[in-house]
Amino acid sequence: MNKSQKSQRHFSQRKLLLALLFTASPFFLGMSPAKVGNRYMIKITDQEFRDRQADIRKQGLDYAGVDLKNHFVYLLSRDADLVPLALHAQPVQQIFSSDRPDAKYKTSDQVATKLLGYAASFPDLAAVLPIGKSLEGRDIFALKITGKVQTPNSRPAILFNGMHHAREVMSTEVPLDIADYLLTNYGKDASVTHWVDSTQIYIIPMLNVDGNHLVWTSDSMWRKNARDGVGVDINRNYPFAWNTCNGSSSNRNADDYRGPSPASEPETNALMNFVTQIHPVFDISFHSFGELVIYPYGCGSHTEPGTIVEPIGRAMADLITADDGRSKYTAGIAPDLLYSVDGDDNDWMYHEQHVIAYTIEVNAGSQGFQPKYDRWRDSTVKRVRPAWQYLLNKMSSTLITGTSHASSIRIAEVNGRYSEDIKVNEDGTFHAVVNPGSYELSGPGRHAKIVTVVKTPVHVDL
Ligand code: 0X9
Ligand code: ZN
Repeated sequence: MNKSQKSQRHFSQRKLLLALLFTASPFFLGMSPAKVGNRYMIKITDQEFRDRQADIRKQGLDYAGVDLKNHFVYLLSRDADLVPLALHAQPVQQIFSSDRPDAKYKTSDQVATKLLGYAASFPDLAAVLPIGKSLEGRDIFALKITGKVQTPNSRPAILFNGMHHAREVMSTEVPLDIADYLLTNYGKDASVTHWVDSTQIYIIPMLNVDGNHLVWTSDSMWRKNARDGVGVDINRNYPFAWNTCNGSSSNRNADDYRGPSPASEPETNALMNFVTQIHPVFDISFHSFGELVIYPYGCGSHTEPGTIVEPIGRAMADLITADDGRSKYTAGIAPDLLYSVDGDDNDWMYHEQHVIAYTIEVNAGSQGFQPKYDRWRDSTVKRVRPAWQYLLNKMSSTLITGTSHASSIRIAEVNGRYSEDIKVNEDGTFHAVVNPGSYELSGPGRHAKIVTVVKTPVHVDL
């Protein structure tokens, strides 16, 4: 059989199996799940998802993503999970154990090679930092981009990270594009040159390097890390509000298994240690899919009133064109847009480290986790650019920057509700992006100072 006949047979077998599953499920009822062994992406209406969420979670079904515009929730299931739930499921895709992502997406080695290549080609602008090792001993790397990178500076920091979830391959492409865009446009584009010379930009394209290995070698839909063959969802393992919101699972086999204890995983620790060290003003964690900009809290049904995280999140969502080429992304908190999430990176960063932190879910449900590279990669990374560039512009507009001997200082809006404790960096500097307005800055044993921020950075020595 030649290659094209083989792929045709593959294709028609798939169609047949899908048809059998959804038109003749009694046929499947008679088969043992072990024999079938395959998985299905299905979609149900968001109403049915809300009505049946408790049963769906109990059955351990994997939440894949949402399509808010068309009111669908995507789930990944095995037929054995699906039949007892009797959902009104529409088939989307059958996943075979032999399936692999489009070969143009990256392995962890290819990511490392790319980052080292950037550092070699742009030695004044980029340096590779190892930030920890995965459970299986793979290196996790960050790229640092800033003007005269070899000389330490106290510029405000921003972090972009990708691939908490192994199957979300586009979430690595976006951070790689950020690096590429900044480095290749430096000295040519005035905005890029300004961003690179006035901030420290840290990029971690692939946090879940072990999970990524599993995606390439055994399961294209693998989400978690590689802990004991069952895996822990790194994005449920952070210690803030761990296991407090019905937003994660204690079942080791579930795809949102939170791990045995808070921050039990080396990948979680690598990111936490790095954030504690660099104190970024902003973070974007890239995921897929759903065309969303999500801001804290994922656990708790609110965002604190008067904060800055919400208006900036909304502004970013309005700046990203969706895969339909017309509409924009949707902004909100996870419990409203998706489901409650506990133990994720954004809530920990926001609450414990005072980072203005976002999750951006790229691509529509119709593209799924692994869109065809040639068709979708470039358009996706290009459409996200205005959002991260918006954050870089914010860092040189409504920024309060200064020095203090304290370990943290308080910034409180004069006649307003906003107040925030900001961490002071080891070198005695601090940075905070705020909404325009007047703020009282205070530190232990220091006289408070009042500053007014309009649209350019304000410097304060406390
Ligand atoms: O569930 C998740 O971890 C993220 N969605 S995904 O489908 N990519 O797995 C959403 C996390 C959102 N959390 C907060 N913004 N706090
Ligand atoms: Zn994800």
